[in-house]
Amino acid sequence: MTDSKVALLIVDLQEDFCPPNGSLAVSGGREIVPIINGLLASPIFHVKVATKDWHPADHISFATNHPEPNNRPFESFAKIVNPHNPSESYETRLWPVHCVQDSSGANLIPELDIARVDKVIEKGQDKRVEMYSAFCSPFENPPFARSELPGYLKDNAVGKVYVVGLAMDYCVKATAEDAVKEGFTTFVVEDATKAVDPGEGWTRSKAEMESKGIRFVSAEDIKG
Ligand code: VGL
Ligand code: ZN
Repeated sequence: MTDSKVALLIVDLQEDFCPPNGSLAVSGGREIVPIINGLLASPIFHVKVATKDWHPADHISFATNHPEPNNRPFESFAKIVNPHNPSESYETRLWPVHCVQDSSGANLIPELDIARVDKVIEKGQDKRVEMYSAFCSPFENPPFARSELPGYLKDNAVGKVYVVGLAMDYCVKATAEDAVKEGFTTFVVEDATKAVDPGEGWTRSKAEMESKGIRFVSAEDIKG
């Protein structure tokens, strides 16, 4: 029988991604919480998961961990090499220090109705690789740095996922794209996410996600 349960995936709703004090604050990041709390209260979700970006202090994505002149947050890029397959590599954007394990910036924001969340899953612990997706590192050969998420969804017979949270053009996008790869029917709730780049980044990311079969809905469309 095909898996038929429905999951809500709340991506990285953490202090460092939210105004006013987050080191990598996404504009409007806090405004989506009432909508997400509404979804958490909806009977249509069997499984509700919140993810946390959870980096060691020496993580490769922090601009400060790279030498001049390639150490400007938001502007510089670094090459990330697959530690298990050095012929595979790609360039990735560097960020301010954010979501360091056990720091206050890594906390889920307190407005989130955490009592309704079944499971919190951490990601991005391997200092050698960037990991926007809540499923695993982007390297497929071999796939590694897998989080608990794929196993948890499988154990709970999930077939369909709705992705919300931060940021639409980075971790929400990568998580939704991996969900499709893992065989889930995948939706993004458009009014329950915000982009780092709300202009061009939003438009391009939405088009790319739609081209991969991800559907965009509004919270109103899915209230049970
Ligand atoms: C994210 C940049 C760096 C995200 C995480 O959650 O979208 N963005 N780390
Ligand atoms: Zn990060």
